[in-house]
Amino acid sequence: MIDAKVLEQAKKSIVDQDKDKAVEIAEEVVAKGEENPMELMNEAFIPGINEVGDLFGRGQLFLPELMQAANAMKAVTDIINDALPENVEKQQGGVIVMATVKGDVHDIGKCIVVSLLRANGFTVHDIGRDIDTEMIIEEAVKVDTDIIGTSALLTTTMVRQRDLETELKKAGLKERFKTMVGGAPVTTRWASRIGADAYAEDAQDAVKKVKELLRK
Ligand code: B1M
Repeated sequence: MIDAKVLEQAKKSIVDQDKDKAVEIAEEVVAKGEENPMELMNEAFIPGINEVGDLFGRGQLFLPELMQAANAMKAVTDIINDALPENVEKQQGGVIVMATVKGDVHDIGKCIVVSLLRANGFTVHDIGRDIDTEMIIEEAVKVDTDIIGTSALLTTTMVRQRDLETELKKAGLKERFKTMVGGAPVTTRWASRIGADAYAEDAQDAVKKVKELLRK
């Protein structure tokens, strides 16, 4: 368990947009090696960036500050993600194509999901953010994926997840690939409404859902 004081400082560093402090804490926790770095992510950095989002949503914080906080968040995410080794020994056999949908540049959460899936032995083709539906399908066919995962953080880009379902059906590929959706505004209800095969709330849940989808 990470010390509560460290967690509090870590959360504050993101809210204060203090990248140096955030990086210092992340590096210290990773260097100690005994603690689970995902705890730092889930209990401190994610609540920190969510608070920033709330302040931004209420007009108490502006775009340059949001971008600075995102910068700090991106830096610590990279440190934590690098500390989660790809589990080559325990390859699970599943292949996943992951992307953030067109029109959406939010990728911090998607990158966390990708790292945790890799740490659990899955092969993940992360094709980035702001990605066209057509390109996602092309990649899925190219690598003969089992699952296509899409992330959407904006209420205006969630519809791209529905477009993917429509395009897969049109191309006769809906039965070939399973789909998983995620992102802050996405819900189980949205997933079933658009016909996605799974919804995952966070990275841990994504690992669980991928295992379930591969068993089907
Ligand atoms: Co933006 N932004 N942003 N932003 N931003 C939100 C999403 C917002 C809710 C903030 C707010 O107003 N309160 C709001 C959206 C409102 C809405 O849609 N109704 C918003 C807005 C408005 C915008 C801009 C339009 C602002 C502007 O320009 N005026 C703009 C849009 C740009 C665009 O995409 N076209 C914008 C830009 C940005 C930054 C670039 C500054 C930066 C992103 C940097 C980056 O990602 N590289 C940013 C950030 C950081 C945020 C908030 C504050 C934090 C997002 C984040 O990283 N969360 C966000 C507020 C919020 O979400 N509370 C906000 C931490 C991350 C770990 O969580 O991404 O939810 P999350 O991922 C989780 C789960 O959702 C899940 O697992 C992850 C790990 O637990 N998950 C999956 C995610 N994807 C998954 C996929 C899966 C499974 C699970 O399987 C496929």
